[in-house]
Amino acid sequence: MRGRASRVTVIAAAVTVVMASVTSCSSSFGMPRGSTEQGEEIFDLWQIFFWAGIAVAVLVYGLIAWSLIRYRRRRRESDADLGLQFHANVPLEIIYTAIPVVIVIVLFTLSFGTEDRASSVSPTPDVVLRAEAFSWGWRFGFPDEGVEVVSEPSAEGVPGPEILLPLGRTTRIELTSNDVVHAFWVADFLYKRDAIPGRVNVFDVTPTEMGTYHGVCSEFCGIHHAYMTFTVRVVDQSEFDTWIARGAAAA
Ligand SMILES: [Cu+2]
Repeated sequence: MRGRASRVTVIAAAVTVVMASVTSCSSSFGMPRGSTEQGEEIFDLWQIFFWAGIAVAVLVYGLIAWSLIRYRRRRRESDADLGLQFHANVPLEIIYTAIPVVIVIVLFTLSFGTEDRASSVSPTPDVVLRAEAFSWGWRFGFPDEGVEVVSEPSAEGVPGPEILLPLGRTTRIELTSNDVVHAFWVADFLYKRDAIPGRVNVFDVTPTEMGTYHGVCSEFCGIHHAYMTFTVRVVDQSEFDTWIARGAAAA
């Protein structure tokens, strides 16, 4: 009896710790909130998925726990004491088939709308950024301003290139590769696209928070893939203009 009580205490404590750490400080469950308008759309969608997952888990594990406890075999119970045995329950089966189908339809519809908004491109972007990936680095160009930033040869300890983007302005990124498939990923933007040779992938980013963001190639592309990093610094318009006027040289 004592052993059982202490087991229950340990489980209750573990559940409390997990729930406290998961929900601590914010309701974002530790997810980055997305530092662009497009990323915020994706963050909102993930929140809905997360809550839907929690609701389903509570229902499923709750029913399992209830069944285990309510219908456990009791002491001095014989096989003859088994409750009513039956096969199939059509209304119940219709309900537990229909609910997941409805959940999938709702999540699919929401995902479709979010993807549409996060991937939509403005016909009149404020800035155009050409990003060309190569083995193993990046060539970032601002064609309208005639400015370019190119990686040093990648190796351990060599910092990747740094580019600036203006806060609250829409930057159209035209992404391609000049050799194999790479991918452009800034984790805080909650958005990632492949850089494919012979093809230009176009997407917009509209930063909503100043900051320094780490970018990487997220498609394994060869021996120096791990060093294919870059930095995106989101600054106000005047700092961006100064940086462009200086030919994108580091301050
Ligand atoms: Cu790579």
